[in-house]
Amino acid sequence: MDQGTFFYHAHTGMDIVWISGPLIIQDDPEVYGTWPSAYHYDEDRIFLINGLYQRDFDSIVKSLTGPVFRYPRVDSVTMNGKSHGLDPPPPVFPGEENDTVPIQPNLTKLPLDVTAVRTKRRYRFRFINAISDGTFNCKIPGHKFTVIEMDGIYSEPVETDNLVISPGQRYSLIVATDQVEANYFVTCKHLENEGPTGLSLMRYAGAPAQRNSSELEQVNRILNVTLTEEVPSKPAELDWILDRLTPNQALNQTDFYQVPDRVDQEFYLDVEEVRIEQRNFYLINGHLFKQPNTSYHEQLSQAMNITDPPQVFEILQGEVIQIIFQNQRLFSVCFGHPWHLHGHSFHVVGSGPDKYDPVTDGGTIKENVRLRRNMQFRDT
Ligand SMILES: [Cu+2]
Repeated sequence: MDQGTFFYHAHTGMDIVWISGPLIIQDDPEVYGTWPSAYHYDEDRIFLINGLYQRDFDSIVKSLTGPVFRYPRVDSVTMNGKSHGLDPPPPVFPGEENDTVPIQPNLTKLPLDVTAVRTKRRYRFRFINAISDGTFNCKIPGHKFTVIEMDGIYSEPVETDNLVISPGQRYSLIVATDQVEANYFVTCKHLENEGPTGLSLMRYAGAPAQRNSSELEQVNRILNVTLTEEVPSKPAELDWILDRLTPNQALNQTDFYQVPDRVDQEFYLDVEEVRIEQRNFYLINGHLFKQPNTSYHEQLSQAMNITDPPQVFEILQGEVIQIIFQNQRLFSVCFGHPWHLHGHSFHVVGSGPDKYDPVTDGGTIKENVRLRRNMQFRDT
């Protein structure tokens, strides 16, 4: 793996909720220096989005595996581990009062995240969405920006004023600090429900530094505005940037390769939610994930046979794999469900509604590949 914006995160139980952090692999300055000026910047800053629960993890697991499936929304959206202290009180589900155990009520009083910048400079803002549940729309008031990286791959520069980021995804934006020297609130608004909004204060050197009552009022006003503001919620309206986000092929990136024109193996991953004995379960290809008694790494090191379907797909190094994800409608509702692939990137060769048809959809994909239509190359 070469340069780019990554992050580490836990995968055991609910630890994913709070064990994460940025992993930044710096560019080789000599190579980077030869790239077009759109990619150049003076300094970088990190915006790590995550969430905070004011309930213990046991009660969350209970909500996830109980008779009525609920993924409680986070009580605060944190930016770089900090919140603004003005989140609404945690929601209480009917009949669930006793499950809501505030673990550390003062956690919402974490200090506001402050990003210090200097005027007339170019910054690389690295947005990382490390939250377990939540797609966000992020904005930097008064500033346009240029997206240059997605998931560790440098894209063609795309100018915009807002960013949609799903769990696991990372973007780098180039922001010029060419506005009045003041405080600007970077906002990350939850797209799917009326969840809390993540805030980070971008503070120009020379702007008032003390956190005062008028600033708190401003936070309050922003929260009120962002909570009531119309946000795009239909997939068609969220596509504003994806079709323009394609790897910059002129940059000679070591991690980027052309979409292969052959497919050696094809896997289907059908996701569905079912109710069994009053409980909700998520199945992949009709099977429930079972944690193996011995980890797969351990099994491999002991040369055990781990190729039992359905949990393991056997592939050979160098093979080209096509994966068809089918997000089935759950109780007639479609919902966003990001996937990420550890250690590998993939070309998004096609997408669409309804079930995949190997003839018509497969034909479209072949045509996309043949014509080398613009495709994203990413890992989430
Ligand atoms: Cu992961």
